[in-house]
Amino acid sequence: MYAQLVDTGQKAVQDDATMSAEDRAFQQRIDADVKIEPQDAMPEAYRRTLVRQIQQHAHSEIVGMLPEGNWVTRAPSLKRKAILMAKIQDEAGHGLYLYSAVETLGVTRDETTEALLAGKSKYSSIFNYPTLNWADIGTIGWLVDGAAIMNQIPLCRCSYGPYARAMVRICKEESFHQRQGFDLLMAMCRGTPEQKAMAQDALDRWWWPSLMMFGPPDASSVHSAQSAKWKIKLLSNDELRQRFVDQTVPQAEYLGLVIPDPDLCWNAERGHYDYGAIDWDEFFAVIAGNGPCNRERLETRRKAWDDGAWVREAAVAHAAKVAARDRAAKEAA
Ligand code: FAQ
Repeated sequence: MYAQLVDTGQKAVQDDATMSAEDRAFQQRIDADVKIEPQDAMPEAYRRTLVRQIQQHAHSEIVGMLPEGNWVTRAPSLKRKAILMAKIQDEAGHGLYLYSAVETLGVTRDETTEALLAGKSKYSSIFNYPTLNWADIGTIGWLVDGAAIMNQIPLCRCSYGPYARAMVRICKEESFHQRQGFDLLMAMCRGTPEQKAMAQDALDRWWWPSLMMFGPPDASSVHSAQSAKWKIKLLSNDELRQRFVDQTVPQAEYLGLVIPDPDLCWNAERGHYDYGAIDWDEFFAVIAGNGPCNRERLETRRKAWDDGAWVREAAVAHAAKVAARDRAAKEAA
């Protein structure tokens, strides 16, 4: 059942001429912008692609709480602590919506969690980097939530109904997160020279990993072509990355921070910023499990799952008792 175990062989896009009649009818619905709902017939590869992507997305929201959680006890004021806690709680909520969206595709939440803990299901590379100073919290809001929104706004229009609908609320909340991050950084950039240096240090460390969030270049993106045909992906990895750079450069200028890329410059002909080469070796090392915090993140999730086992077992035992009581009452009546 785990999509990650299955090679859907989607490097090549499914060819209309060789499609089965069912797959062709399905593609026609997609082409006509009809939303696909859980009870609808769908090609198995479409279902598996969605399970893979939504699982990864859900895990990213859940694992994404960990770098931020590191700073709850050290937030510099009660106001900042309350904001940070609210944001982390929102991320938990996003993870839960998305686990539910996976359930509509026939994979239970336990199976999804076990896939993460077994290392079979990925989560976003970005959450394998450490949060070393308080400005990292603002930078995560500004850049990581900013990149997440850029990627997720088009997902509100994706072909699978439950995923598209979940994204609407998630995007609204991420947008608040992005603004709180920018606000935090504005306070630091207008503060002491030491505070501004902390903000610059955070930008230096988070810039390139944020660009990697959009995934590998289009030319080496395994799933993009087929996902685009099924309207799961409406914009390509590189298109979204470019939009993010174009949006973020003026924001960095406003903060008075320098993006750590000597090749970054406006290209009037293209109407976009050119940017330097991304270190894809680093990206592939991180998604293969060898980033700075991969082991620590998975260990934390494993411990949480093990520590919560008694709660899950108690809830199941309680539900069984209630059901047995109801049955007995019905039989007695
Ligand atoms: N990290 O062929 P493609 C957030 C994998 S939410 C890890 O291009 P695809 C909220 C990819 O899975 C952030 N792995 O794949 C928050 C595939 O491996 P597989 C998460 C990555 O699926 C904020 C392989 O590389 N958002 O931040 C990454 O068509 C702050 C080949 O790649 C989503 O998940 C990566 N960055 O496109 C929380 C959005 N990129 O599965 C807390 C939904 C690629 O074959 C604090 N997802 N890979 O083993 C998507 O839009 C897509 O899945 C992409 C990747 C664009 C991420």
